[in-house]
Amino acid sequence: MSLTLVIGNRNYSSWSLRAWLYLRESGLEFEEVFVSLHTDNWREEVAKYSPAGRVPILIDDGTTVWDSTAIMSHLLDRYPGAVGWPADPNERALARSISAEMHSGFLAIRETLPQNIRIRRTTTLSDVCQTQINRVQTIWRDCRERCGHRGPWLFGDFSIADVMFVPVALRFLSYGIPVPEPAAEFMRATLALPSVQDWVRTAQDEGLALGFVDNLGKGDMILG
Ligand SMILES: N[C@@H](CCC(=O)N[C@@H](CS)C(=O)NCC(=O)O)C(=O)O
Repeated sequence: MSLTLVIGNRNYSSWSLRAWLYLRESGLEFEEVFVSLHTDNWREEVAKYSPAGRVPILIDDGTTVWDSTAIMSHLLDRYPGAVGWPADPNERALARSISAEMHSGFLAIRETLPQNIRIRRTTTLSDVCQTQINRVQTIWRDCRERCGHRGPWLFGDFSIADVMFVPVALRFLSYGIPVPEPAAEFMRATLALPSVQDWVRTAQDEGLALGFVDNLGKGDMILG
């Protein structure tokens, strides 16, 4: 088995984080290739790995897979011990639905609260963005109320649904979005996960700033 994951900047690339976290939490060994976003040769560099021109990209023994959801489906097919879906059919349906909702939606959150792990600042929220934030928090609350007795994640045990929402928790932290209980349990589980802490630490040391004002110094505590 030889797995290579092509990712963008840890500080900015939420889709890279999802694929990377999936591999890490699945216990799969992989090599990492870094292609820096928003540089002059980005398109040329990423095109060496995928025709779609976006990260993340997985290369599995010569087979190339792109898009975070395709990468997770592929790995789950090929490596049965990989992170999967909840066992209960109703919870499975719900987990699939909220994961698809995340993958295809929440555009105002993505635009207004772009992933930038190093910053701590507030920003003005449009009604649309606030509605989407409320929707995310309702999802987390409902899942925690239903499955919280079984473990710290949305469906108790860690699943693909958690992978999809981890970067949203990091955005809420960056932009000081208040998260009421019990939805906040998901924030705490995310920030306590060693692989997330590992990603966040590396994001702090990355150079590129993309014109955002990163306002966390290197020595500042980031994990709250
Ligand atoms: N639907 C894709 C989204 C991938 C994506 O938009 N990746 C961003 C980085 S987080 C990217 O490569 N952006 C560069 C570009 O669009 O040129 C997925 O789930 O992987």
